[in-house]
Amino acid sequence: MDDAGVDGRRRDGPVADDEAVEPPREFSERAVASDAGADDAFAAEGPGAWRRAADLLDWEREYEAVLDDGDPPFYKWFPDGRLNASVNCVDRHLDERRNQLAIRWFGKRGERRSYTYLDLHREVNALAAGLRELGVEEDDVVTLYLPMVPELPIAMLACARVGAPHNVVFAGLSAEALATRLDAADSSYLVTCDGYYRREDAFNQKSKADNARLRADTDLDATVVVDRLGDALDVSLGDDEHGYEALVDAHDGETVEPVPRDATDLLFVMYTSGTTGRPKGVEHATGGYLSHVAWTTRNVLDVRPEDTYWCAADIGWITGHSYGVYGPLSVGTTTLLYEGSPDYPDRDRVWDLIERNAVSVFYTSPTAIRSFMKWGAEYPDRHDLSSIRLLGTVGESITPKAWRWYREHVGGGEAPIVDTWWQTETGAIALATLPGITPMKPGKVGPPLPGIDARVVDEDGAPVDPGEPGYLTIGSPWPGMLRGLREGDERYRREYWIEAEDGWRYRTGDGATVDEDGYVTILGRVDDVINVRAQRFNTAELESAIVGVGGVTEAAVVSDDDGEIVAYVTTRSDVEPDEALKAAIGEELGREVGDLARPDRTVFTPDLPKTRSGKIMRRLLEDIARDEEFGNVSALRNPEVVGEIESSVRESN
Ligand code: 6R9
Repeated sequence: MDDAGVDGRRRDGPVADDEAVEPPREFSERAVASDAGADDAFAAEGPGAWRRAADLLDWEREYEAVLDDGDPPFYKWFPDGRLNASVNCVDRHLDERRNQLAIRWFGKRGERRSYTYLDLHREVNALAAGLRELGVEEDDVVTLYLPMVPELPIAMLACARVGAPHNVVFAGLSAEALATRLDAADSSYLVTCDGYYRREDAFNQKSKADNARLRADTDLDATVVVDRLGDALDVSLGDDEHGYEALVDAHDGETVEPVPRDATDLLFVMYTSGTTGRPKGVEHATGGYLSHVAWTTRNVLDVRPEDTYWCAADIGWITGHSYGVYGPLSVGTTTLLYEGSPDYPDRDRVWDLIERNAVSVFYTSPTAIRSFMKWGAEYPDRHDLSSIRLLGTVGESITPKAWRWYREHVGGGEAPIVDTWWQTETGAIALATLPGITPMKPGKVGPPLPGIDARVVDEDGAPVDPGEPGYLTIGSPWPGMLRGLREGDERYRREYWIEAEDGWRYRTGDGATVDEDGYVTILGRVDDVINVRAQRFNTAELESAIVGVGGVTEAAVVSDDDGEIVAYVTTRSDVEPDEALKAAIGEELGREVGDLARPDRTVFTPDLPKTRSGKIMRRLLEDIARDEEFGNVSALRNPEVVGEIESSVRESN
């Protein structure tokens, strides 16, 4: 299936004990999902059971069928249905809760801004009218290159209102990465900002955007620039560049008729790392995506309108799209948006925000939880976190130890934790416990959600025995699934689907095991993708940037067990592998990919371990970085380098 293969090694060490933790009774009694028979209903009704998800939305025209699976693997969810995502996230809440907070924003400098649903409606409409004035029409792709400011979700919703798919590019990515994404998405409209604060410093985002514009082949018809920094940074605007504030002011009070979209029409594209160097443009369709996201926000994250809910992920990634914006706003809750880092101005920041806003549902990543643990329990312990009633985690495996710490120090020892597995491509949560129903097993994500046909299979597609490693696949379509890739049907089919005897099966790219109770444990990626800082990077993309540095001959990038990036680098014999070269490598990655991609450790070695066919043994390098046992290396072409690499790693620690 994949030549990288799977092995039985867990990413995070063994699950200490398999003891299932029952959902607290008090939680179960009030949980949104309280029907233990949901699985049976989904099994009995087939795809039709997903009507439950679609029924959480307002449709402009009812769909006729739930699923059209006539041309696999090109599935159409809720065909013939029409809806508008901004209506579902904003307008339809006005009757009942126009004065309820929709977005509560905290800026890096302690600033605050709040938007009620009525405020949100007004600004989304004004911006939608502004975008129209600038020429944006239905199906034009609008690229959004913004940090965590309220203008980002507002721009997403304004795009959705006029039927223009958005293409959000994480603000920390480089000019080069933005240029690639503008071209790949064929996008001639950009919304960005003057800059933003990185800790103390005002950082110029506009100059990165200008730089991208010079590099991109696509001409921009119009750029909208949010003034985030005020007097701290002055940027001058060209003829086709418009200040966001002036644009919104000029259209204040206007309403824009929402464009009804076919359920299968594109809501957004999101670029993510795939198995080759270039990022893939994952396309999400309006109806299926929004249904699945709304359903899981309610049933897995248990979010209701009266909650104050905080998903700490950046909106520049899929988690922020689905559970920072579309999920919470579609169910009509208050979503907290935080611009800063968790330890600025101090390590109390996250806990202070939870306390002062009485956050009831908190969703973050194991990477963040590991940092919290490192900083110490005294920070959460000195805050009143009693408002928390549910915790979530996503992005990578959580160790039982981190799971217990999270529950103890953030969840008051009581709150259920949902360990949610999903991907950019799945659009929404696919595996997780239902918090009021299913017992939790620390370190295991849990069983597939009702209606998700996830199976762990071997090379031949046969289910593996409990405890045996295999490939995580999904046997039948689900509503949040990508509708395709920007790169075309062929690439989509090749990248994700296998035609098996019993039908088409989606490959997730993850290795996994499953236990007797059907709980899945994720072993990590089986392809050349690494998960670090809760993001996905393609190893080839990082390695080719490193090899671009003068004097470097080869590079291999892996992640260690702290989720950090370790780069193994070989140099030309006449080049001194020194600190200056390390710095140059960091700079180059920052420039080519983004600062998040800078290695935490750079290890110079005389050679990289290679198979006889010349492939770099990344798995072995990963084991060495993680200080884990590794097997026999005699199959290598150059087994003698292993000892040298081990000592270089030790020196670099
Ligand atoms: C939502 C998101 C997807 C990859 C996925 C897997 C890893 C996500 C996980 C998890 C273990 C979990 N992953 N959730 N691994 N336990 N609960 O993260 O999307 O950025 O596309 O990454 O993340 O390896 O394949 P994305």
